[in-house]
Amino acid sequence: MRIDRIVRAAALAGALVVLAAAALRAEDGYDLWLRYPRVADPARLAEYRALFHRLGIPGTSPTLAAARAELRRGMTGMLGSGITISPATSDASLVAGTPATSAVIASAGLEDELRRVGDEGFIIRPMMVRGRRVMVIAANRDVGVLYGVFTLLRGMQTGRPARELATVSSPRIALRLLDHWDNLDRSVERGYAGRSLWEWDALPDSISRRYTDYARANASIGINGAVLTNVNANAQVLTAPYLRKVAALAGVFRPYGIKVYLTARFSAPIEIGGLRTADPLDPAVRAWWKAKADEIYSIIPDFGGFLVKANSEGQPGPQEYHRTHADGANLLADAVAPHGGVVMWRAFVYSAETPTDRVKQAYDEFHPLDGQFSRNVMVQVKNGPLDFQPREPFHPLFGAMPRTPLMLELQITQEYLGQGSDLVYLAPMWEEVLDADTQARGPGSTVAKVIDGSLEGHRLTGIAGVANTGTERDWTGHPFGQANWYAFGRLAWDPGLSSGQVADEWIRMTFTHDPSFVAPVKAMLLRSRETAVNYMTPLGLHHIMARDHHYGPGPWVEGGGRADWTAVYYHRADTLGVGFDRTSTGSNAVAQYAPAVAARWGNRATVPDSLLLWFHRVGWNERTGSGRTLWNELVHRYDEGVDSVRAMRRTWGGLRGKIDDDRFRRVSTLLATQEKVARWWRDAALLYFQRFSRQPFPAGSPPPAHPLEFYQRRTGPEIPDFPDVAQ
Ligand code: BDP
Repeated sequence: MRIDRIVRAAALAGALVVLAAAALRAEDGYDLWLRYPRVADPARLAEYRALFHRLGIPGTSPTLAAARAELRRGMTGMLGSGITISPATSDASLVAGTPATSAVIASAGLEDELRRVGDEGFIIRPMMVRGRRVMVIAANRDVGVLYGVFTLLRGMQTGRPARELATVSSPRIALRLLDHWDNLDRSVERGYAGRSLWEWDALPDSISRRYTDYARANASIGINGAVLTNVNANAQVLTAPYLRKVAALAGVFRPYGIKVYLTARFSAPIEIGGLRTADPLDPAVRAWWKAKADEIYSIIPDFGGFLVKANSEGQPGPQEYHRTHADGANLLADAVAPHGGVVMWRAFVYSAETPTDRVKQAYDEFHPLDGQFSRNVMVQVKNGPLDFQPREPFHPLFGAMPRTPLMLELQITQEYLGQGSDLVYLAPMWEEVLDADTQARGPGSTVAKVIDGSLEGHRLTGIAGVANTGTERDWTGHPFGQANWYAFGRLAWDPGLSSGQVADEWIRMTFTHDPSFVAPVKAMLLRSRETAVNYMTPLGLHHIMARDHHYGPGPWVEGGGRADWTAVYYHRADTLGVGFDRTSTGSNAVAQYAPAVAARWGNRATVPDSLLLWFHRVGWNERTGSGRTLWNELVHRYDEGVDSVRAMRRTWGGLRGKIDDDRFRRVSTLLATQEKVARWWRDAALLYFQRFSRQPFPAGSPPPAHPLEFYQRRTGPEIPDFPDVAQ
């Protein structure tokens, strides 16, 4: 090789190294799935540049300004310099707007289609405009344009060819909310990602930049509301000084289509209003709430409404005055109705004084109230009848209150699923509940159809996710926690999306398109929930976590004053067997489901193994679906959970160099922790249940690292050491 060639080759190699390093620049996760890296494929880059070199977005509203800013950020990031963005559409290659803001859109002949996409939907389509080919993002309202912009950018970020960027989309559910369990002292109930994002002390004068980025992230996945405060509510947030702070946040979120909501403490008229009662039928109480609502709307004209946890876990409520949940909900609903507000009244109620099986209580309480709620009330129901466990059957209220709009409440923060350390992608769990068939109106009456209103013809529809965000630099603490925030938004917009598609999008946007990374990580994500179920609560076990912190195992938890907060209440293990009989020979909770569902789950021969011990008490030597005895199957599942975490570690270990080192190492460390968590659960649970089964671990199943007492002595969330788990 001639010397100049060698020099050239060396220079080229050097340039490639620099390029590669730039591509893998250090990342701290702050940008979430909105990183907009340069398009790597030259052909795709050329194709996109031809389409998007001149962007025309007329209009002056803050929402359109936000859309323009996002397009600028996204297009220059992905396509490089030389992209122009202006209000002028005459020579634009992309035009975005509504019929009111853009003459091009107004004359595009899209009237009929636009009517069908509603207030938030949009159309993305190549069209001929005055003899030129133009990509159009058309919507009825500015927020639809913004959603269209984010969708176009997503298509590009996930590497779609130009011809696949066209789409027509509108949300199936009207209210798509994050519920923040944030306290006014900035602690976050069940938060594992730092402190609350809301800087109450600094508000309203100082506005953190993070608020805008929070709003961008939410708008990018279609989330259109945020309940700012904890369901275990503090009435102070309804006082004038706090309302001014709330108004400041609402001002930042408004351009992004996000409304703010607050939790209303039922006793607020007493605590901050100076009244002697909070009785919902008392005229002074009614007048107080009405005046309070008027005050809120005078400073936040588009305030969304109230979320209420009442007569649950010590929260005040209407039952203290011998009134019903409907009386309580309607009181608040009447106050916000003149302003277009809604009330989300939670069905998460149960009481230790009620002798019935805890999982029956919400249904018993709310089912008779169907038809008694005001038109602007939604009853908000958790996915399952207990409490966000790794696996529960769907809540029996879905399908059982046809005259009441029901909202679905999911938990994005991983209170019972490994909190800040475990990689657990929750979309498969949410897909499971959305696709569950309530049979309320015959086969096909899925939970998705209940909550999108199509089953009973409701127009008021909603879904809420308990947020996993906080002040950690990467928002969610665990880099893969971001996937759950993302997936919640995407499924809220379209509950028909598959968890696999959502995972694919998220991986490509968050890390890389490299197929040798996408495929294994996607497989890992899709298995991770079942993995967690296996090492925590296989075969329908539930509520066997440690007291209070709910992180590690605690199948031995008993006593303490409330049976329904123990583990033994739920698993009922003895030397004969384990499981909660919820059939007609037991609590008969299964009868709360439609007959076809009840028949399947109530029958030992037809219940799936995944819900076996939720509905049945099973002898240690009875056979399960695999042919193994219950004891052997239990050991098998726990072992499988631990093995799957090991497999995740191996997979991840093989991906070094494919993404930036910072995030790679962070996830490696967390996976090592997760292996210990899985071991902790597996050892502790099996040793405990072995006391009852009195059977050895089957051949091939490794002995636990520590004796049962070692695990039982630990009351805090600190993870035990496992000498054989490599760091
Ligand atoms: C439980 C949480 C508790 C919440 C409660 C709720 O442990 O912190 O307040 O749910 O949803 O799972 O109200």
